[in-house]
Amino acid sequence: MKYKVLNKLKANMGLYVSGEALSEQLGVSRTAVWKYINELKSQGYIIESSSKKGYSLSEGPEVISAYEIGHGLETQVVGKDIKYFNELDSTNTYAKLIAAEGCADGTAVIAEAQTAGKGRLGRGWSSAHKKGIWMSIVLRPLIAPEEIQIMTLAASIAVAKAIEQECHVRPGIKWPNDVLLESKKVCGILTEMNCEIERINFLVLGIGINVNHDMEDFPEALREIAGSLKECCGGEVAEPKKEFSRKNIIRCILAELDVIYRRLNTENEEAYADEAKQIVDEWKKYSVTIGRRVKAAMKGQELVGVATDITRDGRLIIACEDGSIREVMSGEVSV
Ligand code: BT5
Repeated sequence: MKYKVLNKLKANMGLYVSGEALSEQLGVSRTAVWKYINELKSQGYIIESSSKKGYSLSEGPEVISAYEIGHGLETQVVGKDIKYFNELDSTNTYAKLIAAEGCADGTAVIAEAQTAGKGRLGRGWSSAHKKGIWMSIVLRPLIAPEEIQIMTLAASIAVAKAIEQECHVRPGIKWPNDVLLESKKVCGILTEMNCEIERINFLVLGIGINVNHDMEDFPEALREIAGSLKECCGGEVAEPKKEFSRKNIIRCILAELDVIYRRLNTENEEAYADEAKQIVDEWKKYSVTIGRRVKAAMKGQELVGVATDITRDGRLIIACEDGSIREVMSGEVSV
């Protein structure tokens, strides 16, 4: 009902709608309308109240909520259920908890801030309040545990496409999980899974995107390597820089991922192989790693050579300087 009130106000943006009209049209008391208006205000909507004229919604900072993201989103699996929080320690940690309790395939967990955002291998992820997208998606794919990397590639493609669509710039993807603009890391992906030997019980795709950060929103130690869409899309002269709609980017990622996930989630092996190949091919179009000289740290060993390709399941193939050809499943690559 609260959102029915919101929709009436949205349909009359900038104009007053009387409490009486709202109460009559929605079949609730005027006190209930007043209560919903207060709840909407506390969510961040800018609503003027006048005892004579009623209520008027005006343009204000973007409000994100499960409703705003999910309303009209035409996905079949991904983002059908959205859990939204002002703050969490880590959306991945929360997503793993609810996944273990049996939440629906495709459930998305979104927080405005993370107090203990996680990178890979115990590293941290800086997650400033309302500046970025801190989101985890629970999936229950039919693929074998050793094919998991394809889901990280799929997620990075979904992010890259969303950035292209919303910001009109073409990002690069650094193997395996960094989305870059102007050589700055604007997005990182942390894939965690819970599996048995032969099947995945669930996986959690954690996506962190720096959207509307100014440089001072990053801890000093990150300012050389991290960038935000706002900082990296503005060009040299654009001042003040443009802020992007986090809501639209989230919706775009959910829609892209929904399509890729449903294509991949087939028990037909031939169809799977075909889809996986298409994902790898698409990933390569964004890659800033293939064809470049790389150093890869793997289990304490350093491999130096040229990244020549990735395998069907997302391993990086390196033609090493010592003449060997190596496949790297995970690790750090510096270009
Ligand atoms: C990643 O790890 O890039 C994966 C990051 C995943 C974050 C998302 S946010 C939603 C979900 N919930 C979580 O708790 N996590 C996921 P890695 O490749 O290990 O990179 C981590 C390194 O990136 C850190 O050690 C820093 O050097 C750097 N870093 C930290 N915060 C950053 C930021 N906001 N932007 C760019 N780089 C950052």
